[in-house]
Amino acid sequence: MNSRIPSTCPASDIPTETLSTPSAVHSAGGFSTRAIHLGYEPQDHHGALVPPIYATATFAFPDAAYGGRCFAGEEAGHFYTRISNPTLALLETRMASLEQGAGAVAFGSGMGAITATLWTMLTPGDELISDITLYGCTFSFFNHGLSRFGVKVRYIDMADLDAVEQALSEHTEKRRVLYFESPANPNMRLVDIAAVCTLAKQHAAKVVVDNTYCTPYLQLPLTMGAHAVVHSATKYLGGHGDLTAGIAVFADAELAMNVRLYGLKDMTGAVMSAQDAHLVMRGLKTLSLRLDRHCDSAETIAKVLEAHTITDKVCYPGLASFAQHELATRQMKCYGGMIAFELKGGMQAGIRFMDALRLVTRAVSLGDAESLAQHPASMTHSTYTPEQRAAHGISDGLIRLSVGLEDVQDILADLQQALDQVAMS
Ligand code: 4LM
Repeated sequence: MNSRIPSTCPASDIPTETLSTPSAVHSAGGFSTRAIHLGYEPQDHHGALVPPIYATATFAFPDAAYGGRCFAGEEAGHFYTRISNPTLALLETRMASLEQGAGAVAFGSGMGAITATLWTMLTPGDELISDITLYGCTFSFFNHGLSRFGVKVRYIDMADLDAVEQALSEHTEKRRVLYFESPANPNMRLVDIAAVCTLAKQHAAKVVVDNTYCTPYLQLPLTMGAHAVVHSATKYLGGHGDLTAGIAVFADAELAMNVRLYGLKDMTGAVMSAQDAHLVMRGLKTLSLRLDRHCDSAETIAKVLEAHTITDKVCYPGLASFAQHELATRQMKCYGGMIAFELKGGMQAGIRFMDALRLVTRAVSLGDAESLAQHPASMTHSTYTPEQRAAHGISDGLIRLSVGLEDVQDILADLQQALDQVAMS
């Protein structure tokens, strides 16, 4: 057996009995083993430990007939990077395996993954039933993109299963796609993925889940019945704040192919670069280690935030006080690295807190080594009207914290001094 494969593999999703052959070694094993090895054999690449970056826009045809077959869809090889590229293909193979899907497509950003997937799954006259709380640009795409092209968009609270059932029992003549984030950005509300997928199946609707906050290490929506998972790989998957990227993974290989050929090639062209695919694959190698640390630190910090007199409410799925704590324990492996909390004193307190931070960086985005804090009402969710924010629980005093990989006592010391400054003002 290859010495790099531990003799006791962690609980694996792909059987490890056949690890005796090199090709099997590179297609099996537990989560981290696949994130590091899957689909790559160094001896096929001059022994290079790290997969090469294919920095090329186009690929030479051995003869004209081969080129013709590529364009007719009769040849499986790569011929133009907007459609496929070996570096992107390796990342897609690894992500499909980690999410337990049948196929994946890489994109230039999370918004590229979301738009291409939905442009492919929906046509004019169809209905998108979305959860009410979404990342601001996704909300904006639904309102200004899909709606303008004849897709009816309806918002419901998907934490309320009766509301889901009710929405699905209307407009049954239309094709329906359900869309949600869990946890939702920014207020951490959860959706019961398995229950919503069961209802969707009963009503022949499809389900798309944005799994950016969790990654497949913490949550596997396709195993709960979802049809597609979308990611901003800019966040935890990349993990180092040095790229923008997106990935969609599909339960069905045919849908994956349609999204590649229709959504990516024809509709959006939102292609990921081979260099960024290489960086995302580097991020995947440490994903489980990083997330374990993010989760541990976030749990410690959430408890301290909750105990401080200046916080009104702390939303973290790992807190016993979190309204959906039981659901979080059921559907997530750990509780994640994101916290949302409200300060007494509204907008003024929120801005004062942000300005008092010294170590924690004032910035949007999430999932990086650096702890990041942002103010959704004036930043990521400013595309919502004040009324919409109020309805979705995004108060003016809400702070969103992406807990980084620094020493937890240093993050805590900075948060503590900033909270104390707000309390004293
Ligand atoms: C942010 N978020 O929240 P790209 N899905 C979710 C997201 O949080 C984001 C995207 C998709 C933030 C960016 C400024 C749940 C983005 C979009 O930025 O297109 O890779 O992902 O701070």
